[in-house]
Amino acid sequence: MRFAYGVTFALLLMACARTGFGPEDRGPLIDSSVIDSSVIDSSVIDSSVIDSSVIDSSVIDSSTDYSVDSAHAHTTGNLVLNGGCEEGLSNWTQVTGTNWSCGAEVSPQEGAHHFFAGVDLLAELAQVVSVTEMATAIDTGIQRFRVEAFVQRFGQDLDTSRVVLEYLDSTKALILDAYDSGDVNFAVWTLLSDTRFAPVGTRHLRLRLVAVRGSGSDNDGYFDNLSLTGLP
Ligand SMILES: [Ca+2]
Ligand SMILES: [Ca+2]
Repeated sequence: MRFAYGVTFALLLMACARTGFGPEDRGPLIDSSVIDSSVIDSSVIDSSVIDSSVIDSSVIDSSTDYSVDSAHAHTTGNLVLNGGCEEGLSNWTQVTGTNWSCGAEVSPQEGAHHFFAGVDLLAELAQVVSVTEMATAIDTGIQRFRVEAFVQRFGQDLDTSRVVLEYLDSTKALILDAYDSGDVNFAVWTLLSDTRFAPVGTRHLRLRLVAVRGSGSDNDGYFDNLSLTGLP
């Protein structure tokens, strides 16, 4: 057996020598030419994925003072006070009409009351919210706000509800941008909403509820459960 193995090994060495396969030939097996370089070639790596242009440098701008977290967009709770008319008309101003109240002409969308304009042909209620504390994020162009409002009419009345959110400058005199639902009329509570980036310079948000009487003696463009939140 020992002899037989010896002969077999010898034949194997000869075969390897004839075919050129031997210890000195193992190099090419791991030679770089054997490795498909295209697989790991840098051109194959999608540089756009980590391209610096993809990284929002404004967020990590070295000039940002992270100690005060000022250039980060803020996520906030509801910035509207008394947004469901559960505390009378506190925090709201009757801009047009003098008959606003917290009514229950229909089942409220939230709580026990909804905003009710009363009898005026045109009525407007408004609340101004300061967002000065988010000025740095706003002026960096990364601060969004979302407004939500539920509206409904009475019965088959043609009365309308309209929600407007104005982005105001520091003087509150200049409207930099605005969401405007237009006059709408829904038989059931319907959510109106809008999300957008606050324009540079925004310091106040003015939420306006506008109701127009289209039929009957009451102005039945109702509102309830209003919210305004900051978003990244
Ligand atoms: Ca309510
Ligand atoms: Ca009416």
